[in-house]
Amino acid sequence: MNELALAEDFQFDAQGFLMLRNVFDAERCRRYLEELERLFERKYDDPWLCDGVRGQTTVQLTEGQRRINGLPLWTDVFDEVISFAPVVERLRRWMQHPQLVNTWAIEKTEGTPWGGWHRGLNPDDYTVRRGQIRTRMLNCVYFLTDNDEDDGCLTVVPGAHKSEIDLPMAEFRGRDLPGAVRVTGKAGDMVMFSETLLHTGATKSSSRQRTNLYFNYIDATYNPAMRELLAGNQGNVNHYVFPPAVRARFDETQRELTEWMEWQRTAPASSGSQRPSSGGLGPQTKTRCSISI
Ligand SMILES: O=C(O)CCC(=O)C(=O)O
Repeated sequence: MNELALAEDFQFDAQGFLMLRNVFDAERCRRYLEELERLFERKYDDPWLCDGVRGQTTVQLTEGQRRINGLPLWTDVFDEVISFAPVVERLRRWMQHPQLVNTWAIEKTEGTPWGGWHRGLNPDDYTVRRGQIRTRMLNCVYFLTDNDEDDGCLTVVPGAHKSEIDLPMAEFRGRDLPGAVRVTGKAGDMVMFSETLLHTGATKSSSRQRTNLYFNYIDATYNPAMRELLAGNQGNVNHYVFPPAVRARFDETQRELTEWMEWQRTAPASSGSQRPSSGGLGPQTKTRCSISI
């Protein structure tokens, strides 16, 4: 391993995250922001969420904040982000077999409240054996605008991807955990973090708009559908799985990084009685193929 990669491995393992500066130029940020604006303004009927399947809607509006899920379902503009070379190289170093799961964007304006401390996985889903880092979920956050301290920026506790000390989390609602730091940066910067890291979005007090893209990868040994089913949010999988028509436009790396979706294909809803064989995923996978992109 070269010296730079070794230094990065050390830092990622020590902190649970790594910043990469200046990965997108101003023109790319502008183009992505413009596309997000178009997507936020569009209407989505979310047909699969109407039959009682619990999960995220495509656009989620909360106080001061807009979030949109499943980006490649609605546009091809962000396809290139899936296989963004500097990130893919690190994904392959820190994950056994990375696969894209959810993609989303969050736009915050003044008044967006504190997000609440969370982690996507428990610390035992992060390991280092014989110098080899393995995290079973890794989130890649691309800053399309500046993320300053008062911009509701990502906030983490460096090193807490390994922490097994249980704090009374209810007491830390709306305030920093011990050792918390703001992850700040300029438009075009990005951060990769293990989802075992404790993190949140801070309160947004500035009047600037803050917009980030989130591309979250899981290890192929991890079953996202069962994860959501067990959490009672089985509808979320509808934003994870891209139908064949979407993957058909992908390049080889993008197809590799979404390979698991190949096995989520079902008959079109219009064929009536055909149901997927994947148990609890029935209702949403049935409707999944009825969306027109
Ligand atoms: O950037 C932020 O606001 C934090 C977002 C976050 O924690 C999440 O989407 O899981």
